[in-house]
Amino acid sequence: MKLYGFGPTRSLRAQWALRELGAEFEFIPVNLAAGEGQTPEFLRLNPAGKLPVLVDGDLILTESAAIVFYLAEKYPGHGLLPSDLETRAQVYRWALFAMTELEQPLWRMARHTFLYPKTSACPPTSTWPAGISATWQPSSSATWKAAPTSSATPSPPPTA
Ligand SMILES: N[C@@H](CCC(=O)N[C@@H](CS)C(=O)NCC(=O)O)C(=O)O
Repeated sequence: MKLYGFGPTRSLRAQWALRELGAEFEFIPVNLAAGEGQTPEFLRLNPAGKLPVLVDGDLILTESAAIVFYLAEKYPGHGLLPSDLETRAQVYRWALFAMTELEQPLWRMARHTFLYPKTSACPPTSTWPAGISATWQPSSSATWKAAPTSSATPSPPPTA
């Protein structure tokens, strides 16, 4: 089994599961920062150019949650997934909640807080005057402009 991953990315989820299950695997680093996620060889594994990718025989599996569920079922003796259907449903519920409800807003906040240059990051909402929302100005100056809203609650930042 091979896991393609890199540093502190979502590939950690798959690594964590593999180690938790005591599975033997080869870790293949794909340096995203060096563009290795866009090489023709890697794109053959995942046309989206994203990590993690698990290769198990003929199976090529992307999506960190799918990989974790696959591994949990491949090694059932470790009890990573409950055998009782109703309890297992709760596992799916929380995993999907984390991926569909939590992950994107948290990642967006992280990008605007730690990654984007200050000139283009959304300023912290704590600095917004009451009754004001921020609107993205896609100009070369890339600044934030205060715009009045009908509500006293600031609108969420843009989805960029
Ligand atoms: N929903 C996917 C997201 C995969 C993903 O976005 N991986 C990032 C690293 S955390 C990546 O490879 N990004 C490379 C890129 O966007 O070019 C999963 O959970 O596996």
